[in-house]
Formats: sequence, C-alpha cells, structure tokens
Amino acid sequence: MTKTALITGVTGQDGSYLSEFLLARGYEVHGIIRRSSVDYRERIAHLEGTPHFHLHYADMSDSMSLVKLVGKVQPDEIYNLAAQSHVQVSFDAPEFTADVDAVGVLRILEAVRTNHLEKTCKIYQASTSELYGKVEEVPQSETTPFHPYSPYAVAKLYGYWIIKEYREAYDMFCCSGILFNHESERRGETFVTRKITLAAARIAQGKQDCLYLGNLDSLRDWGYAKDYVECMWLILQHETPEDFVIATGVQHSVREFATLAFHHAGIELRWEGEGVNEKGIVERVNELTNERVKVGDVVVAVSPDFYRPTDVVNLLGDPSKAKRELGWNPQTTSFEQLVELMVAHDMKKVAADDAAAEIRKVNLAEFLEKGIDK
Ligand code: NAP
Ligand code: G4F
Repeated sequence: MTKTALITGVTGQDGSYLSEFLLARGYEVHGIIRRSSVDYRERIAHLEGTPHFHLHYADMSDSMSLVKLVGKVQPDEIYNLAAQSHVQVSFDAPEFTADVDAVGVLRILEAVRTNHLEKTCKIYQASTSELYGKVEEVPQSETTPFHPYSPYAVAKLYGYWIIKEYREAYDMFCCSGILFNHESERRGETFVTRKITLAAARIAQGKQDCLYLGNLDSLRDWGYAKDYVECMWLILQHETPEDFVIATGVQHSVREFATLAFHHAGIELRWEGEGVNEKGIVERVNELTNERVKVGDVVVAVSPDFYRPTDVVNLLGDPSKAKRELGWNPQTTSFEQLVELMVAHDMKKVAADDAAAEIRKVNLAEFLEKGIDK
C-alpha cells in the first residue's frame, strides 16, 4: 500500500532530505510552500516535476489553509518541520516565532481532528534540544528537565507539550523528536556551521578577508541532517507513540568547528586573546590557498553583534533510547566527516560563484543576522 506523507517546511534543510528519503521508500509526498515575492526553492528544485512529489500553497499561520489541505491530501503521516528556526531571529520577531512554532503545531493537530483523521494519521513534531536551554544536566536525555532560554525555545516548548496533550487526551499517534543540531551542505547560511564553512572557502579563495563570529566557547552536539531524517521516519514507525532524543553523543565548541573547517580549506589557525578580543590567526597555508592570504593575517574575529541576550552553551545529547528502541546509529557520519563534506561542498560552490556576487552575499548575510537596528 502506498503511503501518503504531508511535510510542512518542505523547502528547508530537513524537509528536502526527508522528501528524498520518503520518495525513495515509495511514498506519495506532499509539501507545503508559502507565497513569497521570489521563488527560492533551491533545496527541492531537483524534485519538482518528478512523479509522486506535490507542492501546495498554505501557511502555518493560516488555520483554514491547513484544514483544507489536510482534508484534500488525507495523509497517513504528517511531518511538521515548518518553523521560524533561527534562535537569534526569535529575539527580533518573538510574536511571529510563537505564532508559527507554537500555535502552528496546534493548528496542525486541529486540522487532523477537524478532518476526522485522528485515528489514522500519525504526526511527527520537529522538537529541539533548545528546550534544555540553560541546561540542568549534561548530557541531556528524554528525562532531563527543560529550561528554555530564547523566545524560539519557549515557542517550541508549547509545541512539545501540546503534542503530548493531544496524545493523551485524544489517543493520537503524535510524537516529538528532540533533535540536537544537525547540519549539512544545505544548512541555512546564517547558522554558525554554514557561516563558517562558506567563509573559510571564501577566505581561502581570496574573496573575503575576515569572518566575524559571536560566542566561540559555545558547545554543540552536531550531527548530519541526512542521517537525522531517517529518525523522524523511524519514530513514526515505532509501535507506540513516544518522544526521542536524537543526537550523536559527541560535543565540540564553535572554535573547534572553525579550526577544522579552515584546516579543510587549506588554512591552519592559531587562536590568541580572550572573549571579544579573541582572534583566529593564519599559522600556515597550503599551496592552493589564494596569495592574498598571508601568515599572521587575522581571519576570524569576535563581534558582539552575534552575542545573544541569553545563549545556550552546553548541549550534549544522550541518544541511548533511539539506539536501543529505533535501532538508529548516531555515528553514521562523524563530526570530522561532517565538517569535511560541508567545506568540500562550499569550496566548489565559492569557486563557481562570481566574486562580486560573493561579496554581496557576505554583506547581506551579515546584515540579515545582525538585524537592521544593530
Ligand atoms: P529551516 O531550514 O529553517 O526550514 C524551515 C522551514 O519552515 C522552511 O521550509 C520554511 O519555509 C518553513 N516555514 C517557516 N515559516 C513558515 C510558515 N509560516 N508557513 C509555512 N512554512 C513555514 O529549518 P531546518 O533546519 O530544516 O529545521 C526543520 C525543523 O526542525 C524546524 O522546525 C526547526 O525548528 C527544527 N529543528 C532543527 C534543528 C537543526 O539543527 N536543523 C534541530 C532541532 C530542531 P521558507 O523556505 O518559505 O522559509
Ligand atoms: O548555529 P546556531 O545559530 O544554532 P542554534 O542556536 O544552536 O539553533 C539551531 O539548533 C537548534 C537545536 O539545538 C535548533 F532548534 C534551531 O532551529 C537551530 O537549527 O548557533 C549555535 C551556537 C550558538 O550558541 C551561538 O551563540 O553558535 C553560537 N554562535 C557563535 N557565533 C553563532 C555565531 N551563531 C550564529 N548563528 N552566528 C554566529 O556568528
């Protein structure tokens, strides 16, 4: 029997990998897109027009569009991935973040109930390690208390609890995957990993002088997005509806990520100074590095513009339950392989892009992340 899946957030990093994963398993895949003045659907462009892949206009802030679409598609599984997913942006747009990331989850649940699908349609909710926030223990597991530490995390906490509530109140098969950070070649360009891999590639090719970052000490448990979408599916195939932590169980700092990324781009870094005065300085370059890059150049600096009002600094997941009950391997792609594949991708991308366009992109990315009033 062909299964039908509905994915919200299909144009995002995870939505694109999940679409590929489900199509390969014979699913009929429907995705929600929202109207914008530019049609930027780079991550799913290769899927558009292929059989079994369908796109529909709707919006997480518009209940009626969701009710009508769920009724039309009659999904067996809904993957609710749509969100305003940038933590720093949630401080600038907290109300929008709450509407989409919190009430949006409720709208999906009610759309399923309104269409009388609550006994047949399973729902996956994209929950997050940000719920642990100002962490109360390390590592974090399914039993660790939550302490959300941003408007994004508070909105996602509502999503987590409303999923649990509908599971208990209406006996629905709805679950949260508490996913730790997962990255890829398709990661948005203002998340720290992709910002670093793109900048390392641009600097090595003489197209950018310096990368400005915020808190270099922040610790994350970084996995590969392509490995993580498998878990979303496994969670919905599990016999009983339960919540799962999905993580690698390995932790690194932003500084370590940057050191390794520059290494793969051909630049060895040494670090000098502390806090806002810390600098990443070129120690050695390989023979492929652009001649503009000299030993002693400062290529990484700290800018307080990228500090957050409250920052989550110690995330490390314990994936034991997912390993045991879902048979999932958290080490399919190691941290070292992840950094290498992201840098290799961005070295090619930057080489192919026109230099002037690259400089415009650096300026735009910094402008967008700093916010217009900073
Ligand atoms: P992403 O790349 O930022 O994608 C977010 C998706 O949500 C995009 O398709 C976006 O559409 C869509 N969206 C945003 N607002 C919407 C609205 N009002 N109506 C309809 N669609 C809307 O995020 P991701 O990294 O793939 O993450 C997927 C989900 O997992 C998110 O819920 C995120 O919060 C959560 N999560 C991510 C991580 C991680 O490390 N990646 C970890 C834990 C949890 P546009 O393309 O039109 O903007
Ligand atoms: O890459 P980030 O922006 O990701 P963050 O805040 O951890 O959120 C991501 O992962 C969550 C799962 O834990 C998801 F729920 C969420 O949707 C998103 O996908 O920042 C990572 C860390 C932070 O501590 C930040 O302060 O890196 C630090 N950082 C240091 N310099 C920076 C920068 N972050 C960004 N974005 N830009 C910087 O220049």
